[in-house]
This record gives sequence, C-alpha cells and structure tokens, in this order.
Amino acid sequence: MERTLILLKPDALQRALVGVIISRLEARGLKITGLKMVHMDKPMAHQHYSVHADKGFFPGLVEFITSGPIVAIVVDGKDSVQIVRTLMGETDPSKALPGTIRGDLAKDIGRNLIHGSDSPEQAVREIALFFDPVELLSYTRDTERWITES
Ligand code: DAT
Ligand code: MG
Repeated sequence: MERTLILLKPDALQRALVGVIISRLEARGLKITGLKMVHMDKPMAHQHYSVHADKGFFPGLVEFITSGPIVAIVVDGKDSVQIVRTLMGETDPSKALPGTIRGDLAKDIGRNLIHGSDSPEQAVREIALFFDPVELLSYTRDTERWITES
C-alpha cells in the first residue's frame, strides 16, 4: 500500500484547525497509521525541505515551520499521495479551489496549513525523517474490502 506524509503546519495549530483538517482526511476515507506532535528544529526543517534550499522563500519557510509544534501524520492506502494532494489544493491558497483544505481555510502561500508528500518516493524519505518504523501501526478496516471488491 502507498504511504504519504502529511504535516499540519504551525498555522493549523495556531488557528485551532487540527481537528477540522483531520476530519477531512478521515471523511475522505484515508487510513491514519501514524500520528504525533513534533516541534521541528532547523536541521530537520532543512532536511525535510532540502529540495527548496536554493529558493528565495527557503529561510522564511524554515523559520515558519520551526516556529511552533506541528502534527505529523502518515496515511496508508491506494493512491494516498495523489488523494492527499488533491484534498490539499494548490500550493498558493489564492489559486486553490473551494472544497480543498487550502481553498477553504487559507489565503497566504506562506501560511498554507498543510504539507503532503509529492510522490511515493519522497513520501518514503519524508516519513523516515519523522517516524520510527515501530510508530507506524498496521490494522485493517472494514472499508478496505471495498478496494478489492471494486
Ligand atoms: P507544496 O507545499 O504544495 O508541496 P512546495 O513543495 O512547492 O509546495 O513548497 C513548499 C512550501 O514552501 C509551500 O507549502 C509554501 C512554501 N512556498 C512555496 N512557494 C513559495 C513562494 N513562492 N513564496 C513563499 N512560500 C512559498
Ligand atoms: Mg512540496
């Protein structure tokens, strides 16, 4: 099954939107297999966002993501990377469609509430930064029968 990493960024906690966002993930049917609060330090932020190290927004991004606790979540299931990206909406909330998390709840690119891995390969790398393998729990839900039946 495909795993992806979701981060509820410091603005999600500051705005008390953690429950609202997790509800949307659950309502879509995504299966949470890992969940914890983390306060990222600078080295961790540099590693997580290493692909953006040469961008002008990188220092501000690192400052923001380390400014307070976040919630790290792993979801596991068919097409989970793309499903989460679609739920999140465009990176720039001013372009994100209504119905998406960013399109409904955010307005600034630097405060866009949520991170989701952009490929299964990146997900593997990112998950390893946040979770020890024993922290990822395996369990079956009744709804998983629908996948094999459809
Ligand atoms: P995403 O979070 O949708 O995967 P990304 O990987 O391109 O987007 O960028 C990572 C984060 O960096 C993004 O969520 C917000 C910030 N960011 C991206 N582009 C930016 C820009 N032009 N100005 C300010 N912040 C930006
Ligand atoms: Mg990205």
